[in-house]
Amino acid sequence: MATKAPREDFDDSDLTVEERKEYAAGVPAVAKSLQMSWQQMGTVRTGRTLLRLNQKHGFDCPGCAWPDPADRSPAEFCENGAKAVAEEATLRRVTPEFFAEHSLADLETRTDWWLGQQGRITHPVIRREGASHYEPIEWDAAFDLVAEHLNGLDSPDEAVFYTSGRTSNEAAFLYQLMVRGYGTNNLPDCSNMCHESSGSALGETIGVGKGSVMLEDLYESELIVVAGQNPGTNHPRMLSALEKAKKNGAVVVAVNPLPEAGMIKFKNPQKPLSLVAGTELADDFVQVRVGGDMALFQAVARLLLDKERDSPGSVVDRAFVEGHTTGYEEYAANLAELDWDEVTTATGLSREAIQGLADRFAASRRTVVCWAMGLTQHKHSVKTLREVVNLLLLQGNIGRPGSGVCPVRGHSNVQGDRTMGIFERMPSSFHDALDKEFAFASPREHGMDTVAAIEAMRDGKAKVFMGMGGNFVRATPDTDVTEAALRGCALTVQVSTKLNRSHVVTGGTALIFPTKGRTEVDVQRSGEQVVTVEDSMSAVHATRGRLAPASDHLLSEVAIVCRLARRVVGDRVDADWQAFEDDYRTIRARIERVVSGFDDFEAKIARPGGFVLPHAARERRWNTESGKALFTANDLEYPHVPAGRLLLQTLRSHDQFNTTIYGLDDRYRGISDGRRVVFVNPEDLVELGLVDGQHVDIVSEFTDHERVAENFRVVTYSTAKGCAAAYYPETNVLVPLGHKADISGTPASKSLVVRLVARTDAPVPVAR
Ligand SMILES: Nc1nc2c(c(=O)[nH]1)N[C@H]1C(S)=C(S)[C@@H](COP(=O)(O)OP(=O)(O)OC[C@H]3O[C@@H](n4cnc5c(=O)[nH]c(N)nc54)[C@H](O)[C@@H]3O)O[C@H]1N2
Ligand SMILES: Nc1nc2c(c(=O)[nH]1)N[C@H]1C(S)=C(S)[C@@H](COP(=O)(O)OP(=O)(O)OC[C@H]3O[C@@H](n4cnc5c(=O)[nH]c(N)nc54)[C@H](O)[C@@H]3O)O[C@H]1N2
Ligand SMILES: [Mo]
Repeated sequence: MATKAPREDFDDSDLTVEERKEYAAGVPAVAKSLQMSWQQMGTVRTGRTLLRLNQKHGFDCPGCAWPDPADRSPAEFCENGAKAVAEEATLRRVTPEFFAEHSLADLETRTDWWLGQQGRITHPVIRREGASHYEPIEWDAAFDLVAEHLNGLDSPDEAVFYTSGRTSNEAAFLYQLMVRGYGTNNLPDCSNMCHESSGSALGETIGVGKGSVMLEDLYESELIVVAGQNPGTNHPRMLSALEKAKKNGAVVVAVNPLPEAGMIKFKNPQKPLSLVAGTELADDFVQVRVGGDMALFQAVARLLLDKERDSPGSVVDRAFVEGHTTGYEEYAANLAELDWDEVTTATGLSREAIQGLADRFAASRRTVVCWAMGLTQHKHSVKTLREVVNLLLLQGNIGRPGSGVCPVRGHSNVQGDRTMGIFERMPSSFHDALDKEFAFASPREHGMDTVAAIEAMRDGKAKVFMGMGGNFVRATPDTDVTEAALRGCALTVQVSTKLNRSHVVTGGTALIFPTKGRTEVDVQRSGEQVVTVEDSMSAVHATRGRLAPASDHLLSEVAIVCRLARRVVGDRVDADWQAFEDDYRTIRARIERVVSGFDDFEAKIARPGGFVLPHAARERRWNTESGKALFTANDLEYPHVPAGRLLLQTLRSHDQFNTTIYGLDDRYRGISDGRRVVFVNPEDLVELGLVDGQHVDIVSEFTDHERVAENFRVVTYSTAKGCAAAYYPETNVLVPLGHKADISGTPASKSLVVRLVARTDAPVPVAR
């Protein structure tokens, strides 16, 4: 099985820019994913692997959390799912010889792309205090060492246990048990940087911090608003669902500063006809300014209330509002005061455009609002999402078929991990159940979220960092601060499949625990194991890998946790860690007794497709303080941008999964062979005296000090005026640690006030 060796590192000097593409997916997408898979896996393995992806007896895609439809296509995967699989199932290997050859100093000079391209890590390795290289270590010795560090801390709160969202339910449940058994709630996770704002807003207003819709609701809806989300790249299978909804008569509206490919036009690679014709997915494109959504939703609601006043009963679902909600009067009174000048400044939209969206809402009896990071990563994100809820409540659009809230989750099991207790502040009902089941007293004081954990490490208050997956150093804000924080730790431990920056920026002693991925067979003493995951729509199902593990030395995440927990927690909790490791059914039996909604867990996952967790708000039961759904009155907020400055959002290219850089093309946006680009509106360029092709430094301006990301090529692009966009993680240096959403604490990486400073060391191209 021939695979291609990774090519040498890149430096952006070959970067090219072409016209933006309108169509997403289609034949080039399939060709591209197969090409990447062949390079990483060879042809035979590619065929065998991709056909099991998202099938009822196969494995769950390690990419995004979009649910699987009941009527699955034999090729139920997308281009980017295929890339995610190729990255994991690659035949390239990072061996002890690799680490002998490459010192840490050498690895530090490499790009994220190069690091990821080296392949799967095969052996546990250690960087001993002061050493220049990683070297192999036996598993037992490595676990002893971690336990020694942890047990030597003054307090368990000096340790931080991070989780990324690929970890299975079983591993996540045991991990949080180990951490709480050890004595802390310091369980930050990637969700803190992702949908935390959604959880905060939904939890307080409708009583469940998760989405309320199923795929069928999308198919049945009359209006689907997709706000702050780029599904063509990040949730490509969602486009098929939108296409189906449209066929059934739904109107689709995109709310975004960027005209993202796919929302505008879409070719379904699984349907030959649509390949030719293409579907215009979005009926309307509302090009809102970055951070202007709260103003937009308030303005739409105000127009709806005006309509209701002029023609009572035409808009508001009175029976629902009276029977199921509180706070309506305050909410309506607040909107009566709405300042339209502020709305114009915040949204950059004409009154007609806003009226157009309001008319769409008024005309629909079944509305779904979908969103992702464009709404969650702002200072005022929780307020913005409260306004989404308000708008839906107004027309009774929660808990009615064909309608609801649809936060589209990121990592494939990020929602499941939270359900399993990966959270620094689980409700006391969870702690009570955990304590009872495992006969111990879990700590009740809230732990640290991601930002708090970085602050604690920075200030020397946390000394041991463990990452269950993910790439903490690269995913988090304020890169320089975070790197120094990690380097200040006595010990850093990363449970990983592939090499990344968090293996290079380490504490005094550093360990890498290589683990099996979702695509791989997991055999334990009782035989072959399955694990479970929960998708974005609360469906839980089994996933079973088939490929031979990348090396004989890998342990599953479950085994890693069990072996460490035996040493760290011992018999402080009533758990048989060996039995858990030997047979994952014993873990599920305990989950069933602690986490509600998992009755008959084992039997339910034996069914093809699994089962759906209960969602009270879906049934119009409101687990809020008042027992009703809550309208909230919020003072309008939006980012204020001084003259000569732009509002920068940091986003994903088409060729990356978060910090894993698959390749160097952002095909739909016309970028190839490089990543350091900043997209700017043509009018802004004229005003700023800059031209397309010029090189600039991006300087973010905050009260503490300025931060600089160097040498980006300016690209003229149709973004909303006053706004700019550049890729994450390169731009994380620009996000101050303290710049985060109120209440949820999510880094506000979609709203950075920046100025572009022309570089003097590069020629200025002639304006076109
Ligand atoms: N292939 C691939 N799939 C992925 C990922 C990946 O990296 N690669 N990541 C996964 C993860 S963890 C997540 S969380 C999701 C992320 O999925 P997305 O949220 O789609 O990811 P982003 O690239 O951050 O895109 C944010 C979108 O919001 C828009 N936006 C930015 N600011 C605003 C604003 O103020 N208002 C509005 N209305 N829109 C705005 C941007 O223009 C962009 O279209 O995808 C998941 N799936
Ligand atoms: N500026 C800016 N910053 C952001 C964002 C943004 O939009 N802008 N988005 C934020 C969001 S939404 C998120 S979710 C975070 C992402 O933050 P993380 O989840 O921490 O980052 P990833 O890049 O997804 O992690 C990739 C690494 O996970 C490991 N891995 C992959 N599969 C497995 C597995 O099965 N098991 C284990 N143990 N390890 C595995 C691999 O070693 C790989 O290198 O970043 C956040 N940061
Ligand atoms: Mo995410």
